[in-house]
Amino acid sequence: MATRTVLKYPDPRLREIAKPVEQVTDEIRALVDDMAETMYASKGCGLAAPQIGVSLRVFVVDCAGEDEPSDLRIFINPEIVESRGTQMWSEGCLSLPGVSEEIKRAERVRVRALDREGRPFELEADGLLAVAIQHELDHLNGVLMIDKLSAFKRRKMGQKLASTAGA
Ligand code: GNR
Ligand code: NI
Repeated sequence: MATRTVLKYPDPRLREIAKPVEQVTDEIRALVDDMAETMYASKGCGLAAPQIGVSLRVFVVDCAGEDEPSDLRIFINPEIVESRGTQMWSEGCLSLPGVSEEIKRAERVRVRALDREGRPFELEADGLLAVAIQHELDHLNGVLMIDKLSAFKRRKMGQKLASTAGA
């Protein structure tokens, strides 16, 4: 296992639409292991493959609290099959260091994906886990949390990001 470098905004690779995984091989499992290691090393609660420059539909999430046992969840070729309600959560993103903003998301989602063995599973999530799943799925489609801000907030954010990009 190895930690990988997390790409930062405005890296154009964060804007690509990631491709489906054709088969869950040992190579994909090695990618997943590196992603988990990178997420834990970065103290994030999720990480999507495009954030380490791999344009595949894979993400990992661990929303366990600091004093709880780890709860690593792996999603390959994920799809949200049902979503309900709305919630606001203050989100951060490892690719947007220093940015923390309230974003509107679905309150509950039902997601279908493949696990580390390539077996299909479905999961119903709410709270932070539902938020993280939606945040990571956006990364697979080249969407960043700043795209979800109101025009007013985005204008303020654009100035801040322009002044720190490349720093
Ligand atoms: O570490 C992260 N924290 C977080 C907090 C609220 C909502 C979403 C997230 S995901 C983020 C890690 C990250 O950038 N994943 O893509
Ligand atoms: Ni992110």
